[in-house]
Amino acid sequence: MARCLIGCGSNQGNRREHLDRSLELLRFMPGLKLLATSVPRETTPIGGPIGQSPFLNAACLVETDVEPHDLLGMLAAIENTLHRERGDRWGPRTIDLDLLLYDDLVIEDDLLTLPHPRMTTRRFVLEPCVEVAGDAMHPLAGCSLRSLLENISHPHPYVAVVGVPGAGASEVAEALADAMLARLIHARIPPSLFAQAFSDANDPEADADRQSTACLDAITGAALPLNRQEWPRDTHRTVTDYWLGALPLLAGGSLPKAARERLEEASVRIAAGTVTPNVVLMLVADSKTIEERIAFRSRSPAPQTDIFSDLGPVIGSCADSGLLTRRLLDMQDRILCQLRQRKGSGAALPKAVVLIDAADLGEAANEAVAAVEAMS
Ligand code: PH2
Ligand code: MG
Ligand code: MG
Repeated sequence: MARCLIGCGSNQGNRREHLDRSLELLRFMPGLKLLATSVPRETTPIGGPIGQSPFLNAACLVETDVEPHDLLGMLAAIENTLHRERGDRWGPRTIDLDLLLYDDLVIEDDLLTLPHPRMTTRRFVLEPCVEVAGDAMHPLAGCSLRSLLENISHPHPYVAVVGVPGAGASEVAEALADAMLARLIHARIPPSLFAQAFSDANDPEADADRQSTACLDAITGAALPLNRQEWPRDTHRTVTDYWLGALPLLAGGSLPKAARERLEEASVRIAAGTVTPNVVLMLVADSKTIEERIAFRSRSPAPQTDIFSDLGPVIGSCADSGLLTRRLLDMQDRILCQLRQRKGSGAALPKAVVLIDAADLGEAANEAVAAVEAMS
């Protein structure tokens, strides 16, 4: 038997009746036992068209031997019974039943992502979940749902936006800070540092010492504004356009193994004196997106805009754009891996990680704002 958490939401028609009926229908589904349901609470709509009505949100804990995809089908059938129309993404709905957790399963396919990819920053999800299963573990965050709720309730939340050059991290961080009236900290990384990491011009062995020192200086500099002791105590949020945990990967990518390991150890020590982000928003780009942006930044005369300008130095260091794209994607995989890996890493890992499609900057900024708004 598996234990599952299901999130329920309604903001159309008789919301209370829709919630009650969906729970009634769940109760009578074969192979499924309803163990607990939370009280419904009214919540402000996050994302979607402006002016949509408030939601009534709840969560329930079920025990089942139904397979995850079949359970998903059962939830869709209940939504259909309650006249759910599938129009705008995040648009108004009579009922939305989301499979949040299925034991400690981690799945990602076209139909189903487990755990639910946006649950870690959503108060309207975590509050009712904690009411029915506060001790349930989130398999990727490696902590309980109760501590995920505590994490987004921090008095001075810190959100780090991260991505490889060209993914749009600084653009999205800026839009997010504007929308949230948050303090924004830019990475002051010398462009030449990333350039080196992607360059094939010099002999890595010969340059390793010099490059290691430069990396360490850059990481030390990036850690300064994140000093734990000097962290502001006001209620504003802080947004950075970098994550300290990714810098050794980004900057030290081309170092020989031993030098890279020394760098990683040193940066774990540096990071220990800094605040860990409550949330990391990772911009994930595909090869088409990266290629297009490299082509855009390679135009001559140079584009009269700062957009994706972090690609400039890496383009200068690697003439083959296909090769550069592969290196950037490889780097991205390593950062994703670092974010996923819960054990054995000395660096303090953020509890909430949300992956955002980098292909459309505007959409990405909206996603980022929605993820952070959902914390309130
Ligand atoms: N669901 C969404 C998007 N936004 N906001 C609130 N308050 N409650 C929801 O259930 C909700 C939302 C997408 O399913
Ligand atoms: Mg939903
Ligand atoms: Mg849904």
